Amino acid sequence: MNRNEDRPFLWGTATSSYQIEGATREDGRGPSIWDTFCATPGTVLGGDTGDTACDHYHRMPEDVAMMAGLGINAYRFSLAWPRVQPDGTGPGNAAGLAFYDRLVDELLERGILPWVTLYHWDLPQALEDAGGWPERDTAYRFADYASLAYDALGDRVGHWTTLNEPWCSAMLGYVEGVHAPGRRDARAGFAAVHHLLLGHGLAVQAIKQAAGGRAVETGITLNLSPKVPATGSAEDAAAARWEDGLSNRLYLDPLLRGKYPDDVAQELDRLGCPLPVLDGDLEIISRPIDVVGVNYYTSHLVEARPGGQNGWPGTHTLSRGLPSTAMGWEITPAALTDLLLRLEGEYGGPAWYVTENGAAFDDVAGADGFVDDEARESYLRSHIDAALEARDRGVNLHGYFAWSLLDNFEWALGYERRFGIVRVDYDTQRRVPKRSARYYAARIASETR
Ligand code: GBH
Repeated sequence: MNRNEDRPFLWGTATSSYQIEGATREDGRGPSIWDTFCATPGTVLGGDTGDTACDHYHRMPEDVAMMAGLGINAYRFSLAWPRVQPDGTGPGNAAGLAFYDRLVDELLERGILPWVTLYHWDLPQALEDAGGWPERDTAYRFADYASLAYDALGDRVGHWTTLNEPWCSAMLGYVEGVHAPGRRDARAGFAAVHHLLLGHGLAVQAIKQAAGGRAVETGITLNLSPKVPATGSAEDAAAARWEDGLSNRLYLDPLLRGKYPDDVAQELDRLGCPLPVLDGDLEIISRPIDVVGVNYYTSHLVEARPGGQNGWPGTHTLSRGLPSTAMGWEITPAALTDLLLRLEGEYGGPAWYVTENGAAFDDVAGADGFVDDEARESYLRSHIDAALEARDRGVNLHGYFAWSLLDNFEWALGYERRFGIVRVDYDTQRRVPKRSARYYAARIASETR
């Protein structure tokens, strides 16, 4: 099923529950770690929260109609775990599940393939109170939630992604503390890495089991970023390899090779942040999956710096002086081609999808709400070209999802940064497709003709 040349290339957009839904207290939804984090002063720019966000929970049919108007043939969205299981355990919350039920039906009626992500960072607060991802038990709770979600939607949804970007959950949430739950504890963070991956493997098992004989594609989405050594020196090569290990191989290797990379695992042991692996875990984590999603935004030029903090390897990301997005991320489309070629060459097996790619720019809306975002159009064009080049050079690539359909809650940066191809006026909730949306629609039409 992996090398099915007949399967149509998916042209989609992606969103996530906490970033767009709002309605955080409706229909029995429980609190997530992001509700708690946003309510903590000094965590999110401007004190913004996801309480209302894009009000997608109430405007869903309008948003699906808009996607259909753009000619999008797939939509990647996430389920809010605390809508499905308000405190992370026990029976499903029927009112919460009903929303996703309606969303899936609406998509199917419009000919848009629904692609579910089970976890895009909104852990039920009750599970964090019990220790969160650093606790092994959270992995088992996640698998229970996965089978519950599959039981409710699996008759209509064939694409199931377990986690979005476990690197972000573990590193930003538990090591750096800049995302929910805002902890700063490296040891806990690397325990979280392992338990997220274990949760992924257990969830894949649970979904396959719940599916019985029914066809289902399972997978995971990773944020992957090429790490390029700044010079030909051995020190810079070692620095780039360490960064590649921490960002990329620490996830790819256990998932697709059944083994953590030795260099990274040994260094983490030395640093007092061991991966808490028990016998049999890697067999679970590396259960065959059908799809690996790649979220791509930029690449990094890495140099060695003497004396990292607390004995950590000293590395530094250098600016290349290239044009950047409003996030300060340099625009490096060719590195996406290189990345996909490397993935196919070193880890070939599953189907690859670009499950997120896009950019924030300082949009200026006219009186009619229209944004003439030439920069975003050109970002999308160059990255779509780069992805298709990789496909033409033999990468088993089956789709591309633009991040994001709508301007939305950009985590610690609140509503300040806009990634949408559709403008959202947060006072009126009016949506206006930007120039980049028109471009994307035209591109899809020409690619699928
Ligand atoms: C994605 O994360 C998220 O899935 C999505 O929810 C979010 O809205 C979107 O991106 C936009 O941020 O700091 O210069 O070293 C992407 C997270 C972005 C993390 C790039 C690593 C490295 C760039 N990744 N980042 S830099």
